[in-house]
Amino acid sequence: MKFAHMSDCHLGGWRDPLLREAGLQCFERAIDICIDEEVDFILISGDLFDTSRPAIDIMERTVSKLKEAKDAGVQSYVIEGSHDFSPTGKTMLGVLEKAGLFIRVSEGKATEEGKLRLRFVTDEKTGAKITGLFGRMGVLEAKTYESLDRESLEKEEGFKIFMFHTGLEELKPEMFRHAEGMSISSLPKGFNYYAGGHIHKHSVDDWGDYDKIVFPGPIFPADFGELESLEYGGFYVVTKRGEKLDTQWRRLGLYDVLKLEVAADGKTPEGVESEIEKWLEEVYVKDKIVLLRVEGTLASGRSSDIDFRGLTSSAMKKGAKLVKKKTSKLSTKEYEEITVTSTSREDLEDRLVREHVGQHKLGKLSDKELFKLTKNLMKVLAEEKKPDETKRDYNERVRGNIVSALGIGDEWEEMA
Ligand SMILES: [Mn+2]
Repeated sequence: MKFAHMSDCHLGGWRDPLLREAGLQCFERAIDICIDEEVDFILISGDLFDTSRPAIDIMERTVSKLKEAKDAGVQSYVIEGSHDFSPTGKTMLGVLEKAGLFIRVSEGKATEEGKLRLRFVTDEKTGAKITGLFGRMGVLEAKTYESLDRESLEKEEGFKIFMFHTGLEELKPEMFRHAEGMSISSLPKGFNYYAGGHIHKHSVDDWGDYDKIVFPGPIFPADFGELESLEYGGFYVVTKRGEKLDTQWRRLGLYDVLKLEVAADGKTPEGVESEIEKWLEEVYVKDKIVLLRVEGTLASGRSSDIDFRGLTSSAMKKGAKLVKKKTSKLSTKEYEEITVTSTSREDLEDRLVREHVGQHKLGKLSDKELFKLTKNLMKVLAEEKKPDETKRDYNERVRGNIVSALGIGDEWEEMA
């Protein structure tokens, strides 16, 4: 028996077109490997899609690949994850299942004692018995596990696989220490393989009665932090040799990742910029995804003074596939030193606006004039539509107010 186990494909997840495409290509490559290596079946442990209603183009690519697998005689078994789950039960996975592309295994019914009895699906080719529970959010999930009719699951004979989509306290990697997880003991005992999902890092563990607990990690890193820490995604090919299961992680290395972390503390924007420039001259960026993380407090200037656009274009000229930056933990002295101890919202707004007003220039306006203008604009833009007002009238009114707040009435008329 040989099967593939993947999870957390998050298809359609990235906003960046190159990364979105990379995710799709990794998925397609994974399915190709499954077909080439003639695995008996494929397990997808949740988060196939990034949302419960993925975009049409994403669906099209996914469906045609799943169909290829199906046509090649490779059956797929799927559970919903926290991302493609929908409380209404209306998810694209339901549609795809109806079309025969895969089987959702997480189904059950309530017993007389109010327990949840899960149904096993038997794989035709191998006789493997597969069941599992879809993932949702936090407490709801724990409740479902508590209500499981464990006895019926545990006494079932044969080669058994349990699919689940949740973090496990005892196995949680450092990077997920804040994430909510449940205890391994919540899982039913006696299965041959626990096909996990949700934890975006691959791992294989044996834990007492739980013989093989496996997380494949994402098929492609799902965000900036994962690109940094994981660099690649992948999935497992599992081969049964006698009583033993041999797990092999297949790395899906579409692009290599190159990363730089700059500590900006006490540096000027120019200093940070030249540090990145120098690094870009030394490394080989061709066909790579370049990640720049800048953190700390600049001694002077603003983070927007760092010419990321210029840095990006010079890296792209040298053949980089993509440059992404992370500056959310980058701050500047000017901004950082503002401490506000105020109670009323109005007062707080005033002080914040006053503190920042000097950092922007608008024509010949003095700070005092700019303060007044900012306040006026905030007031005008906060106006809500009146109940008896049409959308069009409301738009007109707000537009008029903005024009008069900006004092550009005459020019505006001329332009119009
Ligand atoms: Mn996920």
